[in-house]
Amino acid sequence: MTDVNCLPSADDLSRLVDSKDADTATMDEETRMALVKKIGTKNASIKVWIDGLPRCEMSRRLVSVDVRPTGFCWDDVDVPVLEIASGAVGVASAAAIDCAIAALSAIPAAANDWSSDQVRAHRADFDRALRPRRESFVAHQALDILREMLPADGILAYDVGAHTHQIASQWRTDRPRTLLATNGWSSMGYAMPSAFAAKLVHPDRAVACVVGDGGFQMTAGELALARRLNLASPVIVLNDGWLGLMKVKQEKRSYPLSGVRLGAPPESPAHYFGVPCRAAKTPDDFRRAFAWATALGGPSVIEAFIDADGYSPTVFD
Ligand SMILES: Cc1ncc(C[n+]2csc(CCOP(=O)(O)OP(=O)(O)O)c2C)c(N)n1
Ligand SMILES: [Mg+2]
Repeated sequence: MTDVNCLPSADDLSRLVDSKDADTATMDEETRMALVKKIGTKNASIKVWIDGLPRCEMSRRLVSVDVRPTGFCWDDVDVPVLEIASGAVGVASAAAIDCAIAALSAIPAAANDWSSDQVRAHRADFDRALRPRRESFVAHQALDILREMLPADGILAYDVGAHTHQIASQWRTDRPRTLLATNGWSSMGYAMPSAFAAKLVHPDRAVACVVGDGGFQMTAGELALARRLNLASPVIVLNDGWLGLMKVKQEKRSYPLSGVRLGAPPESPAHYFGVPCRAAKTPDDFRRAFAWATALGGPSVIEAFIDADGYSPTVFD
């Protein structure tokens, strides 16, 4: 697997950005949010999304580093591709990545005249945009409560889906190595085994995991292991009744929704494989359920029944 740790940091990449003549005012919200969100890696590629960049400028200022040309959401944007290790998809060598980084580093650094006040204001705007007001119970509310209740050195492992995007943007990490995700390959089913392994390695630290209802259906059997080893690591199922990320993708492309509805979630059972379970249908329920799970001293499941529509304004892929 590609070692993403050798990639330049988000700060380094940001230094490549010249936002002076950026025309964010004329940019539609969707494009702006997507740009703000993504300085990261996916599928052995580095995509440098430039904050504040008008769509017409993308071809000039974006570069994709990959083992093959990748698709962008915007078909009319022709993004230059720096290919590495062609023919060896998924096993790009460290040397090839070093080469790509050297090429990126050779791009002259552009001046960035953002003041720290502007950066702070931008972050505040971003945080607000991630938390649109809704009457129903939505993922960002559960995540804020979880962040508040999990200690700074607590570890959160999360799965793959719409919730991944929300967590990756919203979660505040106070300590290194406290947020575990599968980035790049992004296989559903990662969260529970990852959390249980973290609990085995750090039995004295709080460990929790977040998984979607689709991912939970794939890996619920892992709970038998948590029961057998008595792993006190609450499993939080964000139960929205959908393969939420697939739903968002289809919506964004104006496709009819197909094959993405999991059905109205049934009421929570008392336990899964002997692991006690509680439902949470409101933020207050969720707060009480997490306190209950923390006090148990053994494994638990919290099924948070959230509104899938909460993801539509905040998740782009
Ligand atoms: C093993 C596997 N199968 C399919 C996918 C494609 N995929 C990514 S997210 C997703 C839906 C996840 O649904 P859910 O677990 O309910 O999470 P939500 O999106 O609702 O937060 C799918 C099918 C994948 N990443 N991994
Ligand atoms: Mg779901």
